[in-house]
Amino acid sequence: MHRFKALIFDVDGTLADTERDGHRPAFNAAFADAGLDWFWDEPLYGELLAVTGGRERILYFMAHAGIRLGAGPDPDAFARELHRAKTRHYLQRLESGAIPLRPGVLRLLREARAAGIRLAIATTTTPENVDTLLDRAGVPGLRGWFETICAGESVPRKKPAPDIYDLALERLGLAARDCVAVEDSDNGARAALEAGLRALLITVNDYTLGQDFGAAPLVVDGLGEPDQPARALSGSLGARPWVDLDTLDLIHDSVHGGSV
Ligand code: XBP
Ligand code: MG
Repeated sequence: MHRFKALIFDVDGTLADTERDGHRPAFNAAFADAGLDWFWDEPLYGELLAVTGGRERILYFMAHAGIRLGAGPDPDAFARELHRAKTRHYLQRLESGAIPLRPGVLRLLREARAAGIRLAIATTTTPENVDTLLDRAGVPGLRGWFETICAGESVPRKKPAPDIYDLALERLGLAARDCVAVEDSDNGARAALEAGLRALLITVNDYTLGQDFGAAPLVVDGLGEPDQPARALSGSLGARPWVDLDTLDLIHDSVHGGSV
């Protein structure tokens, strides 16, 4: 018997390293298609990730890079159209099988299913992006493992606002203390914590290493595998150098005091 009933996963940076070789080149391809000379290199993209949501990220860039559109469409409409093109490019990249799940993800999902733990997704990205990532991950039926996929603009405010986690909890019909959240970024951590998800596991990547994850009880450099150990950057992994359901029970106990 585990301490929690459901696991709620972020997608970008958590289930897969989608940003560097997925979203970033898709933005650049959309810019090139539109005849723009904008280019988001890795360091710049790392800074722009502070703004969640691709359309919002484009709007922020336009406002801060001193870009003027002249007498064309208004900036919101312009960003929306550019973002649509970006989504098309991103989906093409996924269709060609470019982005695998991070190590340990499939193992943990399988363990959770075997133990009757319910699965959900709470992400900022566009819903089609999640569906295609899961459908192309090489695991038949993977998308259906998730009872609810809460994504993109189905809530008014994106992360770091708690809205998408509130929606996931509502759809699951569970209280925050019945769930464990898995995130990779400071914005994601703020969203989860604000929604009351104190049993929060952070699995960092190159873009998010060194960020401030607030009161998250465990930060690791990956979920790890028996032959690919994970490292705890703060908190304790417990007996084994990878994240399993027992590790998640430990972090649940550490914030909820061991009562179910
Ligand atoms: C992910 C994001 C998304 C993606 C781009 O944040 O910020 O904006 O970078 O996706 P999180 P879209 O992992 O915290 O959910 O372009 O589809 O918005
Ligand atoms: Mg993320």
